[in-house]
Amino acid sequence: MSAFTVSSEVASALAAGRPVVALESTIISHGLPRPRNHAAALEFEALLRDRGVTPATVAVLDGVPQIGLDAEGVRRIAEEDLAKASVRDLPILAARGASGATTVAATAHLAALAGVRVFATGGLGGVHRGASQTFDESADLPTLAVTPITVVSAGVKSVLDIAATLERLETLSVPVVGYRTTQFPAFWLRESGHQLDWSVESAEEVARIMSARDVLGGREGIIVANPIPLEQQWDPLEHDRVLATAFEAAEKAGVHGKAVTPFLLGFIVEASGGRSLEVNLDLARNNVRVAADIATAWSELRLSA
Ligand code: PSU
Ligand code: MN
Repeated sequence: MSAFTVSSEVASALAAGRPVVALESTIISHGLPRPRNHAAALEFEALLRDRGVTPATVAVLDGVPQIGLDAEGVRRIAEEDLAKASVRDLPILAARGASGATTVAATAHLAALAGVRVFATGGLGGVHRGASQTFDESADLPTLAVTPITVVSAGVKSVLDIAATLERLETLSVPVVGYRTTQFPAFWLRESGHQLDWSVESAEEVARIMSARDVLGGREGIIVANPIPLEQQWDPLEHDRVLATAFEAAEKAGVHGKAVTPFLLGFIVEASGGRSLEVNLDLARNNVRVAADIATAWSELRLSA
C-alpha cells in the first residue's frame, strides 16, 4: 500500500522545478453549495493552468491521500458527501479506506509532504469567538507552525475572533505578510481594522522570504494575506447588518459549539441573497491568481540559483 499518491502531472512539474499550487477540497465539499462547487473547483484549476501553473487539488479518496486529482476525483469532491478531514483524521481515513475532503491543515500537510510549496485557499480557520471558554481553535493554526508551505488566503471570516487569531499566529511564530496591504483582511471585506507588521509588494518578494526561511532552518508556513479588490468586496454596512442578524438568530435558535459556524454561514448566504457567496468566489479566484504568481516567482528563483 502506498501512503499517498502524487498525480503524474504534479510529480513531473515538481521534478522539473516548474510551478505547482495546492488547492484544498473542504472549500469545495463543505464551503460552497452544489452545483456551483464543481464549477468552482474546475475554474480554480483552469486559472492556474492558464498561467502555466500545475494545480494540485488535495483530497483523500478511498483511503489514499491524493496530491493532484483527475477529473473524476474533482467530480467526487464536489458531488459526494465526504467527511471533513483535518490532519488528525488522515491516518483513520487511510486505515479504513475512507474518503475525506481536506481542510487547510490537512491540505497543507499533504501538499508539503509531496514537496509543493504554495497553496491557495479562500479563508483560513482560526480562533472562534468565545474560545477562552470553549478552546475552539482551528487545527489550521498549529499545523501551519510546523508545515513549510506558503498559504494565500483572504484572512479569516469575521464570524471568528480575528484579534485572537492574529495573537495565536504570533505565539506560534507563523509569519503573516499583507499582500499590497498593511491591514489583515476580513475575508468578505478588505480591512479588518487589524494592522500587520509586514507588507509585501510582489510575488518575487514572497519567494525571497520563502528562500530566506529555508536558509534560516524554519519549518513554519508563511501566510500571505490577500485582500479582495475594493470593487469586489461586500458592502461593509450590509456585511455588518447581516452578521449582527446572524449572531442574533444563532442565539435565538440556541445553537452551540461546533454547530455555530455552519449555522452562521448558511444564514449569511441566505440573508445576503447570495451576495456573500459571490464575494467568496471572487476572493478565492483572486487568491488563486496571486498564488500562481508566487509559485512562478519561486520556480524562477530556484532555477536561477
Ligand atoms: N473558511 C472559509 N471557508 C471554508 C473554511 C474556512 O471561509 O470552507 C474551511 C477550510 O477548509 C478550513 C476549515 O481549513 O474550514 C477550518 O475548519 P475548522 O475550524 O473546523 O478547523
Ligand atoms: Mn473547531
